[in-house]
Amino acid sequence: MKTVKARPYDYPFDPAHTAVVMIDMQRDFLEPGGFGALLGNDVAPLARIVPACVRLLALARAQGMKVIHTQEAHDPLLADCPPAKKARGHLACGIGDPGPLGRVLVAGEPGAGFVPELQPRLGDIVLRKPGKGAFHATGLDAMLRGLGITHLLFGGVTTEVCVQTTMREANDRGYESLLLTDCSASYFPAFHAATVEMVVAQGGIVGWAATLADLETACSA
Ligand code: C5J
Repeated sequence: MKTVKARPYDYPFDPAHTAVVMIDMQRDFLEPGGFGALLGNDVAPLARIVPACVRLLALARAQGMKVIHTQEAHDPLLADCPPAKKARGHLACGIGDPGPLGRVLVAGEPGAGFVPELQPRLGDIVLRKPGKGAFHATGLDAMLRGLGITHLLFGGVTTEVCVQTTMREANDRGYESLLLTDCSASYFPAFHAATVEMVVAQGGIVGWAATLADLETACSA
């Protein structure tokens, strides 16, 4: 067992029953010309967490934890994209349209791929998802239960959208979730900070929060 000094209180976990869930570290969210940028966002705050995410995955692999990369992407026919999602924002170049990184948020296109530093390795799981939450319309819950995973360590983007949604879904399904605050980011730094507070408030109503250094200290103890 390892114990992380976390908020709102210590987070104990067994690496053998823990997975790192790296949320949507895709070019469509992190790079100019991708979906995030087409929505009008400054992507710079997201790119800054890449080195910490690389460290998190290295730590997970060294500790024998499962690594799961989620990918928000739709099939080429957009059969798994609700019309309401496609219509949102009235974008001139939106989901499914040809953009600077290929068809926006479509599986197999350059933009849907992971940033070069965070390419999946042999033994990792890649989970494509059509929604914000990684449990929605995927086999994630069955996969985690099959692997005996009870604890989830979260990084990725964006903190208040896909990361928080997935943490809330995980919480309702009985998983113990820890948010690595410097391995996640938002286009809106204030939303990132607010999400961390929402997660840990009320005795950890969604889960726990800690820095990567806190996790590394716990793992080296
Ligand atoms: C968004 C995500 N923000 N991965 N997706 O649309 O958070």
